[in-house]
Amino acid sequence: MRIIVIGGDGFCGWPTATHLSAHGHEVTIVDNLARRAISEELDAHSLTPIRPLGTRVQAWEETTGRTIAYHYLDAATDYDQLRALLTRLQPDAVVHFAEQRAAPYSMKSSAHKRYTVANNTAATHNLLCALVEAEVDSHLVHLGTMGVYGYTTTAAPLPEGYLTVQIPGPEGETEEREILYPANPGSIYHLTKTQDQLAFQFYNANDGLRITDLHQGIVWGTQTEETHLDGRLINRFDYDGDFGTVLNRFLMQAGVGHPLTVHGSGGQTRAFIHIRDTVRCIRLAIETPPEAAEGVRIFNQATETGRIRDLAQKVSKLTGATIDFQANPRKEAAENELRMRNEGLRTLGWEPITLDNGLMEEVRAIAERYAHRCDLSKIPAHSFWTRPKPTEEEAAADPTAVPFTHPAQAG
Ligand code: NAD
Ligand code: USQ
Repeated sequence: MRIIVIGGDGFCGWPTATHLSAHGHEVTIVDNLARRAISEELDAHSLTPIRPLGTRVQAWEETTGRTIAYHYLDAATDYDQLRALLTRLQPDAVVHFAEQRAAPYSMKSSAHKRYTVANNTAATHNLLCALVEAEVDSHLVHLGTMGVYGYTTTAAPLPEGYLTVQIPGPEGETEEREILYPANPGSIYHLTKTQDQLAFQFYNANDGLRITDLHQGIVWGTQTEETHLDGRLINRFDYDGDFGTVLNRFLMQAGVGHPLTVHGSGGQTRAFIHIRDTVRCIRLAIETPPEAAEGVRIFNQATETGRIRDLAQKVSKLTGATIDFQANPRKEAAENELRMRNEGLRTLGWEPITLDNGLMEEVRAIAERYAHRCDLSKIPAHSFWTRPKPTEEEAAADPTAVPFTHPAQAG
């Protein structure tokens, strides 16, 4: 199949592009390198030495004999180029990763909130609009999040996107309807993913677009079969307080001898998936597209759930690391239960990798190998969901506490 991967230079995007290429698909990456620019803004870089995108695609060709094309393009602002690319390539599928994906970064300041909303909602809407205008019959596969459901305890396992409800009528009768599961975002980033969902419903109903929305849990791990093939193909590994996700942070912290940073009591329960399963699930979704008449197809792309303090204990047992319970910078329930359904992707043939299959050790070994690249000052979380106005001394000590104009919105 001919596939465009938008956001193909990122943590999930690069392994997906190489995985699809390895499986015989013709892949074109689109990216505006915003993630690399944010690394510069925060002065917080990937623990692993990722190469420039040009070097990556060249190394992929030298290693495998397969080519991956690349276009520098901002999906949120370069609408005409995006539409022209779709018209020219007529892709069978488009994978959409191109969003600002860190919840803490999205809560850092007003400028970061506005950038996240502007970038994510515009990128998604531009893509939908361009698919219609270009009259391309592509299957759109979007990376959504389990966070659209919220993290409050529910009696029933979270369904895959939809809920059947009974609406009481005036005469005591009931009307049955299938609705999107009520959205309950926990950050501005998660809010943009709930907005994406409505855009997908509209474009599927109005224009017959074929769409799969993958509600993904927290991705852990770093390397895949493909990124492992050559040092120049190595995937990124974020560990800083904004972009580092919890399990990779814990494994990396253990690798560099830092206490594990558990927020609050560590009572939050979340859903997890290994990066190797991310790429497999996306390929399965692409290779078995839905019909437009099915409505938007939603799968929960997550393997298992785990409570944060239990994960910390697991990592501590594996590595001997100590655990540091810290004041929670986020606004989230102290404890929640989480159960979910994930039959959709399993029905397509997915056999998930679990936390217990030995891959945690591989991640820790990578963290240890690149420990010399770690800047310990980037580990603490500096983005707060609610915070009092900073005093002058605090503002002087922490530049992120003062009003800030996001580079993408300057001028
Ligand atoms: P990432 O930041 O590493 O990658 C996103 C890529 O998109 C980057 O290369 C960035 O430069 C690019 N991009 C952003 N805005 C763009 C724009 N306007 N135009 C073109 N390119 C743009 O993030 P990731 O971890 O790879 O996540 C990818 C997607 O998967 C996101 O949408 C995220 O919400 C979703 N997701 C990620 C996780 C996770 O744990 N990493 C979990 C669930 C869902
Ligand atoms: N946490 C800690 N210590 C840390 C970091 C995080 O205790 O050092 C806690 C957080 O308070 C939170 C949980 O761990 O309760 C998860 O935090 P996270 O940063 O690993 O994940 P999150 O902010 O939810 O976001 C990540 C991705 C996002 C994706 C989401 C999937 O960055 O793109 O959408 O996971 S989900 O969590 O299912 O919504």
